[in-house]
Amino acid sequence: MSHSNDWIGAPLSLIYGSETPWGAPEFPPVQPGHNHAVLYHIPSNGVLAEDRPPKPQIGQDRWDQHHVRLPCSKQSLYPVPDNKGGSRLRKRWAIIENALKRPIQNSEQLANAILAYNTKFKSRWKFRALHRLFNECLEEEESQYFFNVTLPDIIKLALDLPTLVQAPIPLLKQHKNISVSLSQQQIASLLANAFFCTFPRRNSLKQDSEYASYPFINFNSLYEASPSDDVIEKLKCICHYFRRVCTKVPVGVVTFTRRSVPPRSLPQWAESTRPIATLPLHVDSYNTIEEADGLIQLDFANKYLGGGVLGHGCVQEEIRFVICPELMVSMLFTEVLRPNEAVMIIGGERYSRYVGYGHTFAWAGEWHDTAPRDCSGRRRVALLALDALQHGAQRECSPHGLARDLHKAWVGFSFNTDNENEGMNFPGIATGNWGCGAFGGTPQLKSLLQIMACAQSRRPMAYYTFKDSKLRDEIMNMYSQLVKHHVTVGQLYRLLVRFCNENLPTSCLHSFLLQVLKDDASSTTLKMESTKNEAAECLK
Ligand code: AR6
Repeated sequence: MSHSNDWIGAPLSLIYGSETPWGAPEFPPVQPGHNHAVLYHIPSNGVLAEDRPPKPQIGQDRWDQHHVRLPCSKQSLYPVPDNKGGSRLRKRWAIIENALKRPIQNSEQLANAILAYNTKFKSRWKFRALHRLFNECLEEEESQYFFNVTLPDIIKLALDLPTLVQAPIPLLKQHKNISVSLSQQQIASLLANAFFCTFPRRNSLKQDSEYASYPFINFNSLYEASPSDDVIEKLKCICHYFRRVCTKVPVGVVTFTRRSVPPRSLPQWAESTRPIATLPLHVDSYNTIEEADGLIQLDFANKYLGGGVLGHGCVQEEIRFVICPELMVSMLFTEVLRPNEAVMIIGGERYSRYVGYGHTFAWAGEWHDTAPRDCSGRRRVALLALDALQHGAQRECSPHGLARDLHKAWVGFSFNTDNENEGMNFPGIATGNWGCGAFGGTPQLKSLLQIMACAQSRRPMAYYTFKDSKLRDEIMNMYSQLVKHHVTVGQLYRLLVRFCNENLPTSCLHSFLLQVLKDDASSTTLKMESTKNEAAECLK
């Protein structure tokens, strides 16, 4: 797996905090409480069975603005034409059951079933990608297998929703510090409903609609996307997931946590005296973030979680969400992230291999996740969703841009690090060119901001440069110089502000900083006066 020649810096054991990825302490166990909704029943000894999924928690359906409105709610009503030329309200779930219980043997019939309870969209939803998948891309036999075997199972999974999810699912709204834990079986049922586009009020494109500040969850936007190859491959990942969970229901659970830190509690970066050397840094140019077993893995997120997973996007976040589809259920209940907010997902399992990236992305078969489960029955995989600043919409190299991304990274990296005196809080962070692809940022700057946020939150860091060995060496060289000169987070912050104020191209950042450090090499402390020399040096 790990190519020994492709990394430099601290060994991974220092980033894990132990010899193996699984030697580090676990995350806090699942504990139901006023800020943690647990949708399944935890047995009195606290230990879930290893051979069957946990039973659902009993509860009362809630049809209000604080909870997910479920399609099977008694209050989910739908207008149907009556025989007097008007319309009357019927329970939407009955219409859904009716439509899905009729024979569905091809994509045309599947589309018609979905439209039976989404009649408003009859002339708009064309299901182009869905038709291309089943009519052109899959072998005849594969399509037949899907409609004869997998689809009836997905329908059953979807229609079991009222039995499987009984307690209300709270919305993870802005400004809240709140968690939801669901069993993987419950998630599968919710995603089966997304597959059939049953969630009410989630299709409106209007700015003032009830769920305008939530991601899309019904899969129609993926079926609708112009059927490029990467869209088809994403659909294959999703179909594979359903085939897997329908064949053998997963028995674990997943926790989704939103963290929101009030602005007054964010670090004062200019004042930080934390040395950069606090941070052990490992830089790898071969492996990818999802291969960093045991570390907190970054999701280069959109503020609407999932980004373009149900549409055209096919970069880091979208790929992660389709190879680990349980992550997609976060889109059902997570309101758009604010700059001071992050989401951590513990336990999302991986089901698919992939090759390629972007337009060349392709499903590459089964993946069997071997991450051990923690004491609460979650796979020990922690995904941290952080949306970087979108360069272009705002300038990354400006005092405001720096603070924005530092705060965002710190809010995420300092999850579960409340006890400052305990020293390093393992496990470390697995990250990379956050904000530097679709969002157009610069790795030289974003790597430094993440190093600062990691040092400040005392987490070690593994940085994955995505096949770029030059960048790997540049980052390590920069970091070594900062350590050698005993630079603190506060000093580096002030230097970055100074760099931004010089209006130099961001590509000059490293040479600017190296020049400042060199100029100060003779003095015992780093001087912070502004000179124009570095700028001149960089542009040479
Ligand atoms: N492991 C390590 N590095 C990676 C990986 C990986 N698996 N995949 C990509 N990279 P991008 P952003 C590197 O563009 O700029 C989505 O639509 C690679 O160098 O996904 O933060 C979201 O929903 C790549 O260029 O992240 C947001 O809307 C870089 O990481 C938006 O993109 C950035 O990957 C976020 O854009």
